[in-house]
Amino acid sequence: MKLKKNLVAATMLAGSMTALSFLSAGAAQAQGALVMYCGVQEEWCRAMVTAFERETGIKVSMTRKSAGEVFAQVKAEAANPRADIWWGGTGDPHMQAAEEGLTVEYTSPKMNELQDWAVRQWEQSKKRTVGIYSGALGFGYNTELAASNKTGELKCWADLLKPELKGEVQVADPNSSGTAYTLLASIVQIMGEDKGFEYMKALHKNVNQYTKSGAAPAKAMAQGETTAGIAFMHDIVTMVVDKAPIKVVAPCEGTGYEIGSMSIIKGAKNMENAQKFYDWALTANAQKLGAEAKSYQVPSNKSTPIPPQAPKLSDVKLINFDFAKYGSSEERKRLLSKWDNEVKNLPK
Ligand code: S7P
Repeated sequence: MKLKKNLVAATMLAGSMTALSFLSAGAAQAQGALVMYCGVQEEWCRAMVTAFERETGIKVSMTRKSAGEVFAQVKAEAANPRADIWWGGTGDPHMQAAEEGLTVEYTSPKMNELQDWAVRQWEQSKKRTVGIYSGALGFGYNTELAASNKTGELKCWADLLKPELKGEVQVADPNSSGTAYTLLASIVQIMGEDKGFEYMKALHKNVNQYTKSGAAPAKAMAQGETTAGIAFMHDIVTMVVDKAPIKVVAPCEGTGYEIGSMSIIKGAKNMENAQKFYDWALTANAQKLGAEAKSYQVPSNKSTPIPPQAPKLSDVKLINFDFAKYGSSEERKRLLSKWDNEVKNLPK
């Protein structure tokens, strides 16, 4: 009799638990979905997705792509957007998307927690993109390969033209990669356009491969596939943290930097969730996930500690990068097509 009573109680409990879990599944479902294009390293993209899903119950579908590729995709999909939020990647294609009306204005309640440079990016884009991190461009070299190639110490952009480095420098293609576009725009600003293009042509002779992704040369250096690689310094530091024999260089002539950005796609099907993600991604806690995923950019939330591994921007000779000009649609198109016509296909 007692057993029967217990069974009845257990059945009722199980029934109410099923109803409860049905209800909570329904509640989670009611939170809906979010489609995200992610521009940073895959590990950081995944960490963001996992944490956001855990905290909100919103299911995220994420695709990682390089900055220029995301821009091209968002533009191609403009009539029927697939993505809701574009998180990460260099700021210039976000600025271009803002100018071309592919993204929308948004004012997050978190704006007052951000560094000035992040807010400036938002102001310059007429509230359509916001800074989420920053980092300087540089290069690195595999010290073991450099010793066997007798390159000597490499300190300046000019050193990457050394004949000992023929076929030994790797960099991405600026059409797909935000990193490589930052290189092109930085060199033009440092040397002037004519000398800058002369430099890019001379560099071409030493380039073994134009990769699709900007961080690929850092990985190739770590694997001993190339002596030198141009990339954001923080992407090279990730390899050094993993014990690769690489020296990270802040070029002596000066260098450009990025303001990694975030934008909401115009016509987003999950607009409310896109805004939720936007607000959450600007919080101090969400921004800590970068360093945990071995991404060592400078976070835009003033309360997020700068990872100790992050290259010290105060030790780098940074140029006064003109984000408005080099992120404008006209200038990006012009520089990229000039690079395609005058550099990419030159014989070596
Ligand atoms: O790896 C992180 C990072 O360097 O990637 C983003 C950027 O878009 C570079 O990737 P691509 O060159 O492949 O576009 C940067 O914003 C970020 O710091």
